[in-house]
Amino acid sequence: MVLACAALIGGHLSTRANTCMLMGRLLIEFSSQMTMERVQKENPNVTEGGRYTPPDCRPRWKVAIIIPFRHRENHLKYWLHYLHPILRRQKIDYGIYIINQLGEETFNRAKLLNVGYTEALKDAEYDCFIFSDVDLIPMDDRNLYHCYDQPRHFAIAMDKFGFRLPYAGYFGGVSGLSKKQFLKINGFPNEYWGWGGEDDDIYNRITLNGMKVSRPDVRIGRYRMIKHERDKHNEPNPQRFNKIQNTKNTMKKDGISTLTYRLLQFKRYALYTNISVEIGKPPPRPIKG
Ligand SMILES: [Mn+2]
Repeated sequence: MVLACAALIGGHLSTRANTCMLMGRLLIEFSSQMTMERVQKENPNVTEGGRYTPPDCRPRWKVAIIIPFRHRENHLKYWLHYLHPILRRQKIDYGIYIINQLGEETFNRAKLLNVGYTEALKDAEYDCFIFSDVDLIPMDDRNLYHCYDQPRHFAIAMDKFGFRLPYAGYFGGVSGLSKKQFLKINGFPNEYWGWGGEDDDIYNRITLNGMKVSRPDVRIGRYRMIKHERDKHNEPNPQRFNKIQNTKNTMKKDGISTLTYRLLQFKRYALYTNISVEIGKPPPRPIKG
């Protein structure tokens, strides 16, 4: 009989094969040079497309990890270097999907996440989706990357916010929803172009649909963000303050049910699957007369 996978802290507590060998707090740094070749050597058990299944236990969830992406190749190397070993220790059954926005139009994080959900489901029967920025690395492997009874917010204590939640309704950085939870909120908004607001809209969708965000302990949900300049073509969205007031009216007509995009590439690399898409551009702003 294959046992269910279970989390346990400290390998010495048990030698049973179905328990994780977690380490707790981790040292995370970005000063050493990182290469894909090195990450590949470190992770021989990861299969084509960045897939892994624990060999010795039966995981409860099948997890697609979705990363919105554009021009962050260097961050991706660190993310893969740190996350593959963490996820293996956590005995997660997972696949990594990089959703690359082609062209130089305004970036749209939430729409890319909707694309990731759709494309990952075409690839395998996932029932749990974790949405992560490419520059966020968990500092503690007890922050388990699977789904929970309620939508999960993982990145609750980032270094850039002084290891605190910046505000009570913050849902940015790294979050996770089961397929059922995701469909209940009609996925994410497609109409947030540029930086900011889309995570607050998602938080609103969750609470408006009678769910509650679940979070890890603040000592465990710590993250390091790779320092970077502000991206081009991802300027703060000036409409975000108005838009997040209207989630109740917009969520039914803007979401996974209305997603359109053009798939240009679906390619399996050794450590991740790359999905390059065209997602359009923001609508022209109406001229006030
Ligand atoms: Mn960042």
